[in-house]
Amino acid sequence: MPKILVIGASGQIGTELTIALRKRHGGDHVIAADVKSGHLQLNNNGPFIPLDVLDCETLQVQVRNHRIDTIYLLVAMLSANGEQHPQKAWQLNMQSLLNVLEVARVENIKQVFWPSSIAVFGPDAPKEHCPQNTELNPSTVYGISKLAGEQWCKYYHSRYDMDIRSLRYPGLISSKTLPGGGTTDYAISIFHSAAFGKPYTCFLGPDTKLPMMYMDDAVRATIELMDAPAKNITVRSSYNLAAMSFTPDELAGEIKEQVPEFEIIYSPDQRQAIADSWPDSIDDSCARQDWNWEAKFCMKGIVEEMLSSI
Ligand code: AKB
Repeated sequence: MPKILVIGASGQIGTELTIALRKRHGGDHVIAADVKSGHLQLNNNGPFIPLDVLDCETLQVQVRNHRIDTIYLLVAMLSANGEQHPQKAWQLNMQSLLNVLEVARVENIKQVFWPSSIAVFGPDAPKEHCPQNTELNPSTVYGISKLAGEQWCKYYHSRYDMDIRSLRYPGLISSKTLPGGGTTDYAISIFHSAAFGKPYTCFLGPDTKLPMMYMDDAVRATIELMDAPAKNITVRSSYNLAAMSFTPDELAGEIKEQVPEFEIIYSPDQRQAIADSWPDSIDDSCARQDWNWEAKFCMKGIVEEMLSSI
């Protein structure tokens, strides 16, 4: 049985990933760690430790004390918040990864997972079916930190023969935690308005197409990637990952099928430029070939799940 540490467990991905990992391996085998405590389900089903991943010494002590052999690092400042605090975003996103890689090396950790993002792509990448390997000129500090992080993961793999795996997540839609400073957050906030009978003011224009995924698919992709035999993993930077792409107008249309009185108003802000720099759709054929990735949720399914669970 692995002994897992999830760092950033109270965040959007961390909450649902911790719950899924505990279902699989048992509560005591999955330690949730974060600077702040999180969802009730997280605190009740297994151990929670307060941990600031920027404090490398304490991280190492916790890894040793709990005999950890697998680390999921999910701490990040996302794209929109990162543009408000570029230095802080760089410091958090890079130092958290460097601390985990170094502690993992010294403590002989078997596997590390670290999330990248579609934000590694910038305006020079193809808009449609953006390939795994292409021009990567991100225009946000978040994207730059993800691109640098991917190269650090690859470096630790090739230099120290460590098993580090990563996914370039698209916008993730989930109901357990609120959005946290990203550009794709509209696709979560919209449901909170629709479910409570309120109109929604969207910070992106109606035709802004972005790659998106339901959290259940993202969590399953993460676990499937980590389960895949090491010999199948041909991408040691980070895998493109896709499910669907839609615009705010298309999502609002699908919500109206279920909530006919729902209204959306468009008032694009500075996040529009970030969204415009990202691809409309992603080619994830490497993930499909290497570890049989396939998304299950479509837009209609997401709308049904979100409206019933909020
Ligand atoms: C964001 O919008 O910043 C994130 C992402 C696409 O990585 N959701």
